[in-house]
Amino acid sequence: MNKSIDVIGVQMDFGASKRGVAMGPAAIRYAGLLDDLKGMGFDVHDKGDILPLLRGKTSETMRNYEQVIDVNRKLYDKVTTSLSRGRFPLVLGGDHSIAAGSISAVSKAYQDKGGIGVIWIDAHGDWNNEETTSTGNMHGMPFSAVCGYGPDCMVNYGQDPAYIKVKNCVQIAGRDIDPKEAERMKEAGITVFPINMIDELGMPTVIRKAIEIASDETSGIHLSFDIDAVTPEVAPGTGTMVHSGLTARESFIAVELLAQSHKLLSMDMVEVNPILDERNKTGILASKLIQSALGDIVY
Ligand code: EXY
Ligand code: MN
Ligand code: MN
Ligand code: MN
Repeated sequence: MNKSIDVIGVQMDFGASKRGVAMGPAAIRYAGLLDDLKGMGFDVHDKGDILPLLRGKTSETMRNYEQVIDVNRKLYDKVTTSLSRGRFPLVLGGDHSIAAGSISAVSKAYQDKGGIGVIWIDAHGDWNNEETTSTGNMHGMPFSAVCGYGPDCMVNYGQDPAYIKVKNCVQIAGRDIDPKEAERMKEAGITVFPINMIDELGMPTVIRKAIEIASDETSGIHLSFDIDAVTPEVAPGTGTMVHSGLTARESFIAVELLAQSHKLLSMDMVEVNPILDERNKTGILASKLIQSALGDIVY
């Protein structure tokens, strides 16, 4: 199993409407992530942060799209390099638009080995495209994009993208999904475990089922963890809070069981906004969740 980690920060907030989430990587590092990972026995390589262009083209249905695409292309290249060196890419956001770059790189790298599955833990679906968005915010679109349902410009950098098969995709903890977005997810056939299903079944059952779906005939799983999946009392430092989310323990058991599955290939931790946080409570939580997700990789 992989004992080398590349930590890749992305100082991105142009995909969201609130500023501040660009400081997420600093907050998670400040919480002690790198030393803690070293303490777990990992060979940790801090690859620094990707910076967005200061200005770029925009449109009503894809706000700041030039900056979003530019960052994603840079992230795609970094993640591709990391995988080619046999390391685990750990991506720290930044708003969730950056998952387009990380996931498309992992998917491309495993294209000839069954591809990958994706587990998306988030209060939101992130399954809008330029036709269904009501905000134009591109952090509401990356899951749709990596599955090939648009916006294509988010993942197509001329590299012949390897889209994720929807049968290997799972959304967990959704509780604020737009009506048209929900229709698109249903039509596409994404498996969803909304928050009320977690209440009924319990997180261990849900995450085990998700792991089974995402790893079915694939090389493994990419985890995209949006911290707004966690309930606001526990994770106040995020820009798109939705009440009644995952408890701390539900969040930890999800990543602990993922670690124990030995299927994790790569991971994003996104939407930590230190400006909105209380004494870095959410940055610390993000750091601890990452450590638990990687917990069983060390033997
Ligand atoms: N569905 C809403 C939109 O498209 O604007 C909210 C999206 C929030 C996305 C956050 C990152 O998960
Ligand atoms: Mn080394
Ligand atoms: Mn999200
Ligand atoms: Mn979200």
